[in-house]
Amino acid sequence: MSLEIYLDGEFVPEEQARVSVYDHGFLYGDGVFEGIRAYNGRVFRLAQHIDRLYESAKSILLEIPVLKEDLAEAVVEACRRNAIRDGYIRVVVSRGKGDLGLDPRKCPRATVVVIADVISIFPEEVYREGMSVITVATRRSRTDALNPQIKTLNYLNSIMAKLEANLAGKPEVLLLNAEGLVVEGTGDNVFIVRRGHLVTPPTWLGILEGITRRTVLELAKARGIAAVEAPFTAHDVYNAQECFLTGTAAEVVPVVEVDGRRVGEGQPGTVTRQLIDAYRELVNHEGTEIFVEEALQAGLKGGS
Ligand code: PXG
Repeated sequence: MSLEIYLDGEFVPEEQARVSVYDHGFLYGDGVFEGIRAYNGRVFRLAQHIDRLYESAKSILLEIPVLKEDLAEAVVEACRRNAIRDGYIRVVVSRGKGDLGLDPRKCPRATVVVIADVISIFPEEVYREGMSVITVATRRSRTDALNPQIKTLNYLNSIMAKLEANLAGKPEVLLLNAEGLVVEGTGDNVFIVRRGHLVTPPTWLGILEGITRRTVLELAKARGIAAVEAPFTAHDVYNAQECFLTGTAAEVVPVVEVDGRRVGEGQPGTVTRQLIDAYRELVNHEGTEIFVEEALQAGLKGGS
């Protein structure tokens, strides 16, 4: 059965969910997006994702022609209509249809799309055994060129790095910024455990401020694990006790080898394992209910 896609205020079958070839999202990568997960009938951290989307849009002077509350509801409705209890939601807002010039003033109205679908994730083995990554030649965009804090539709910087990963036969890579500091993965943030501290690069270094990153920092704090936002180099990663990546798609994934150097004991460390478990536990309980009616009915039947 075809999916029902939210497109500019209404739900249409996937076959009819068509965007113009003059859309500047297609012509120029001019737009913003979010990737959101649903677990166990709940949308995880929906408000934070919606806020980040509007912040990205503000930064590129893109007006989203939908109220925040309505777009949040469209996300939940997209899950409901497609019977998604566990899945992945993509929200895309592009500059909209214009002419062949790049001037955004020629695009009178942004295009808004919400797709709720299932996701293919790393095999469980990766979480148990960890993965091997490399640093790549492609540097993360400078904050004064294309600020990585903005989740734009222009992902070529990450795709160039992903191509290097593919050529090297690696599932993911670490990107450095122009100064040679480790900043993030292609679609994930990076953490190390070094000298007893959990360390992750600060936002100002040029990263996307991940919602999973934020969640992991909260989980660490609640468990008395000291965490700091500080810059570090590849040398620090090679000599760390532990390393892991975080992202909506990847969740918390251990890294056990970087550029041929074994990290720590070469297996997921205790802090990493603790945070994987804590994250899984949290996403299964917290979030915006998708099937409220059904939940109410079940509650009534259950007598509560
Ligand atoms: N950094 C970058 C550059 C990202 O694109 C993250 C960090 C993690 O952020 P969240 O909020 O998800 O914790 C992302 C997230 C994929 C995929 O297929 C991942 C992302 C975007 C698109 C696809 O893995 N990004």
